Amino acid sequence: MKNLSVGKTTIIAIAGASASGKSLFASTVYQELVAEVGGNGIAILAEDAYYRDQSHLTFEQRQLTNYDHPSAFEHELLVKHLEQLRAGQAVEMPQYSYKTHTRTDETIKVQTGRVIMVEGILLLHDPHLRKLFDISVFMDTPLDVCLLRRVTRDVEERGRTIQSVAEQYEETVRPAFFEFILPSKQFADLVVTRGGQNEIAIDLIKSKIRQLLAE
Ligand code: UZR
Ligand code: MG
Repeated sequence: MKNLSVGKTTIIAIAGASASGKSLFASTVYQELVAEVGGNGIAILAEDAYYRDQSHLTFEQRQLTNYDHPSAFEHELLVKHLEQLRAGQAVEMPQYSYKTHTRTDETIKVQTGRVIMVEGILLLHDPHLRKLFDISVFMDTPLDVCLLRRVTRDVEERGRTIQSVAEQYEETVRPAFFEFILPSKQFADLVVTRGGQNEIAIDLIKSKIRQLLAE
């Protein structure tokens, strides 16, 4: 059994393929619990917010970055922030724009809590991050479902064309899934089918968090 001792901050990681339902799963758990018990005690972070700052590059240069490769993320900063949260401090989470492919000037202050949730594609790939996680969840959504969702989302929310989504998918998204994301499933404590639509899994994680908050 992992160390989920009383009084300690518990960090829950939610990983899985792009568009597998990680953000939906995490935000559903978070929002439903906040509605129930209030916002104190639970914090939520996104690995996406820790894409490296690329403001020193031109837009054309930023389009050449491989955003599905571990090197695209400033995981050092995410590790530092999780350690600070665990030590009882608030952090300034960066903000990232998918339209400009770099950080915005704003940050969001995240207060610490008994439970910290973090979601992102490559969380379980990184051994430094893995060491910090108390509970690891992997969204095991079929890739065809992820792809369909990704096309709709990237066109509607991230300002892409179908053509560009298809090119990115073939060049980086799919290869990275098989090289980095799928092998990291072995590090999960829980494997969830249907991602953010799996109400039973959402309920189980909510119960665990409720229990931790009540200690
Ligand atoms: P999620 N991504 C971009 O398309 N542009 C960026 O500037 C930064 C990230 C994509 C990234 C990855 N890859 O597949 C996805 N590409 O965002 C991760 N290509 O986000 O887990 O929400 O799908
Ligand atoms: Mg997401």
